Amino acid sequence: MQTSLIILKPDAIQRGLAGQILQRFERKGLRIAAAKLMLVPREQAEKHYAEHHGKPFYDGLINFVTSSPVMVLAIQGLEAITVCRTLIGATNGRKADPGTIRGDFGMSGGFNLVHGSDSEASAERELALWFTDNELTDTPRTIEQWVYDPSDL
Ligand code: DAT
Ligand code: MG
Repeated sequence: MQTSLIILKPDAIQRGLAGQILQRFERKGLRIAAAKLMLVPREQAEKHYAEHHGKPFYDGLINFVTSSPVMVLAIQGLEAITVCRTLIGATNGRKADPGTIRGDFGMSGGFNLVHGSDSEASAERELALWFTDNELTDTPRTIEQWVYDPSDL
């Protein structure tokens, strides 16, 4: 099992797309392990996007993600990190495949609706940055037995 750190960015919340985007993860069979709505402190955004510090889009990115509330989620499932990235699609909404979140809802490279961890190392770092241990739930869902073939597990 993996857990991915997902952020529904300010454009997703402002456009009223949080429910539809969250449904993409839910209907896939992934479990919501944690969720919260928050206005992101600048320092938190800078830590989250530290790898992009110094890039031309960095200042705009930090301004954007701190401009209005976001919904932060921990999304869990088998190979959840890759599965979430596939659901999210390519960075630029104009280039993202139809059927992906960015491909279906977005027209921008910067305002691209959703963040998803890109590796196990990133997920571990990001989950620790956004959630405390006691915010991450682990209550099993009875439906799991109909999501996964027992030979998967
Ligand atoms: P992703 O979110 O697909 O992992 P990334 O890690 O390369 O993309 O970049 C982080 C965010 O920075 C991205 O979601 C939106 C913004 N960004 C990246 N490249 C950009 C660009 N060329 N112009 C504007 N914003 C960009
Ligand atoms: Mg990234």
